[in-house]
Amino acid sequence: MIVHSPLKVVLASRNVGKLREFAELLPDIQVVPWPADAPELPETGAFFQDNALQKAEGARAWWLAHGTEPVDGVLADDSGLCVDALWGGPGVLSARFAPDLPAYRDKIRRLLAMLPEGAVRTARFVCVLAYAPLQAPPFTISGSVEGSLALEPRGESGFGYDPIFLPEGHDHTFGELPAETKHSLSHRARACQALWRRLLGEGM
Ligand code: ITT
Repeated sequence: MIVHSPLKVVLASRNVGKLREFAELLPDIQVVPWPADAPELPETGAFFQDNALQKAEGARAWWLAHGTEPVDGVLADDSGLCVDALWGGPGVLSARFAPDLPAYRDKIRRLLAMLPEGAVRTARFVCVLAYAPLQAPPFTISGSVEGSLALEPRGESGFGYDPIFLPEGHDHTFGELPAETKHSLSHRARACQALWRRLLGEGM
């Protein structure tokens, strides 16, 4: 049941790129950012779904004890870039790939350099959302977008690996395409659409 109108949800994430996208993708939900003084949320699973649930449940437990305002639930996102020629990597380790290189332009260059000569360049972005209502069991919902890796980074839009991801059917990377185009087909957009349908369906 919706306690607040609009639905008010804590986003258990420190990624500002995700935060910006959720605000745009879920305009009917009031998104409360994860507080600066809240703890880092562990993500030790082998799969996106495990990590999304771990973050949502950890954040809900913390919010129930320390939250500064009433909310309807907690939302977490575990996502990443899965490259076929790298056996699906960096996948769940996308945020932790090449930790010696903090800047994404350097991580991207290393990732491209790891592709063997002539390797197939197909890849996909995957997003698993976990939603934990404050007083009901959590659930997960996922979205993905197929594509391929550009030969070199292009564009400044978005975040993370966007400058090298060419969504299927497009000649431009997510770094070059306008946000509206990314939001019409991205992994996160598809997961958000499914989440919104489910929340509406359950009258939450
Ligand atoms: P939180 O756990 O605090 O949410 P995080 O960045 O650590 O932030 P993840 O563990 O889910 O989150 O890692 C996701 C990484 O995958 C992210 O840091 C990017 O490198 C990449 N990624 C996910 N979605 C992306 C997108 O839409 N565009 C570009 N890169 C993306």
